[in-house]
Amino acid sequence: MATAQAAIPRSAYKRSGLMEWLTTVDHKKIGVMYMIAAFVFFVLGGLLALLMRVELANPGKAVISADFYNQAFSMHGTTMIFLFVIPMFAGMGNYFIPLHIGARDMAFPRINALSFWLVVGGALIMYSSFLVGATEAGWTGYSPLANSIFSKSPGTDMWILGLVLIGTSSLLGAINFIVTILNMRTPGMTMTRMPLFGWSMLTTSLMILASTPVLTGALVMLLADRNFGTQFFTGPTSDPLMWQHMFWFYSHPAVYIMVLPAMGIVSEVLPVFSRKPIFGYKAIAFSSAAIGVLGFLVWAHHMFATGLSPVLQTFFMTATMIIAVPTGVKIFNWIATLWGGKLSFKTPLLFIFGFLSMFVIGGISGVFQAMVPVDLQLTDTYFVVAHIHYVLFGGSVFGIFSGLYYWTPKITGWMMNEKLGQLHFWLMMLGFNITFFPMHLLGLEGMPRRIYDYDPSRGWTAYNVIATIGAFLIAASVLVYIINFIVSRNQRVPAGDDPWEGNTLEWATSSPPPSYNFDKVLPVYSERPVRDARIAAQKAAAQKAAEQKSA
Ligand code: HAS
Ligand code: CU
Repeated sequence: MATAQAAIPRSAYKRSGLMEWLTTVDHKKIGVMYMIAAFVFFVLGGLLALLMRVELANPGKAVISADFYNQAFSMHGTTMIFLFVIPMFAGMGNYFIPLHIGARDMAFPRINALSFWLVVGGALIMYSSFLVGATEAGWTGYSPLANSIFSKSPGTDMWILGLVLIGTSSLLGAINFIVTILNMRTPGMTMTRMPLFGWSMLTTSLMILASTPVLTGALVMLLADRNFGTQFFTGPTSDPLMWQHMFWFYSHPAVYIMVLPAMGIVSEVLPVFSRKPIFGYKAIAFSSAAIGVLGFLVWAHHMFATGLSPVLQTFFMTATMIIAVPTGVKIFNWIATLWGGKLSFKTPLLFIFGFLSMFVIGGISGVFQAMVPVDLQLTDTYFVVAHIHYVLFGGSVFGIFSGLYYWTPKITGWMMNEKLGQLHFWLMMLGFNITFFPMHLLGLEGMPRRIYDYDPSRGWTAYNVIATIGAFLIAASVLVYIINFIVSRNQRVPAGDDPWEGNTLEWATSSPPPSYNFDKVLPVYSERPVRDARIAAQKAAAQKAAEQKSA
């Protein structure tokens, strides 16, 4: 029937622009939609944060209502975690994992599209809850606080339903990544020649697979408690701590789910911009796996103040300290990669420096909290808020921006403006520290987290005002990023296939790549196939020149 097929012109299959995006199953288009949606939610989550900061800079005054303040911090946390960081990495993984391993697409393209649209659905349900009063129970949704006795607004039900959809999406996405990575690598690409970003996405996906069903189960039980009279979490025979155990069994692994892909980006960008091979490839890959396992043994460090038995406290304290070891292994390997390298201080590398320096501060404040007696003082204070942001903003968000600057030329075909990129970085670094460093001090002075107002006589006002100024600097830096994107899009400085002299296969195809990704995949003999090919070509050219000279 070959002739009959040839008679139909290709254009007959082509859909209009919008229809093409709505119905696409191409991993690159899905990746781009994920990234754009995630960025929109980053801006929305940021606006909620600014409202909170304005309120906290004005003790004794009500800029927003107490109820709305609770909604704002609940939806801020939920948005940043579930609608920004996790989907952003899903988007980057979608775009680059198939390219990195020389595949044509993800293993299950239709499920991939479903995963994306489930996030959109979940987000719409969650955000429309503002119309009826969004949840006020925090991103942690603690029961009995989230139970119908205390929070009657249907906003909490919509939060639950939204999260269930988003959880389903991330579960389907995880299965897709695992199957793709394990089965679709190009010949020659053994597991230890795979880009480290692939290792981090694989570990992350396995963690999602093991933890998300527990959260989904807990959410459905909470929904039943709220609406159908069950008593899983409140009632004479139920255990009030069960929610916390189930929630943290997901949400502690989730913090590594949110930082491992950023660590993968660090491992991609560092060797390219220090013009050296990554130091300790296997140590970095296997320490991800170690974090993946240990990440499941520490969840109760969020519950030290709930009256756990001393045996459990000691176990979770020790396990939590041990998890700093594989993380430290990565940090030292990255520093060794930088050591003696020919550093090229472009925006992607600057954000990596941001990551390394800020994440270590956050990690170490984590180790403080790992110690039970210390945590009993610090828990539920602003110290924890400082820790969260040094690891999640200093870690995940800086990693995301490094990745965006590194990969935008591949996705769009044009370069981002370097000067504006540097301005973005320094403004963000400054704003970030001005906002979050004083929170350590506020925490030590006893300011509880999740409060809407405080008495000015407490002496917390100055640090809070400083933090609020910093928050506006961060907002300005995000604005610089948006302006940079628009300016660069207009300037259209062509990127070429390989603007950074990269190592991995995405740089061996055009920018943007064709729908089928590669005409021919390069042979893979190491974890740096594109560099191998570049050097082989240089050698061949030099040899040819020498031959011509001698002839
Ligand atoms: Fe955390 C609370 C402990 C890493 C995110 N964390 C949170 C919350 C979030 C979060 C979102 O034990 C709050 C949730 C909420 O809303 O209630 N965290 C740790 C520890 C690590 C850690 C030990 N956290 C993360 C990452 C996150 C994240 C990564 C997201 C991306 N965290 C806690 C604890 C709490 C907590 C308590 C509960 C607090 C409370 O009371 O509520 C580690 O994985 C960090 C390891 C990394 C480093 C830096 C690099 C390592 C080097 C090696 C040498 C260092 C050593 C340590 C050997 C340590 C350079 C030396 C020790 C010294 C003291 C110098
Ligand atoms: Cu934790």
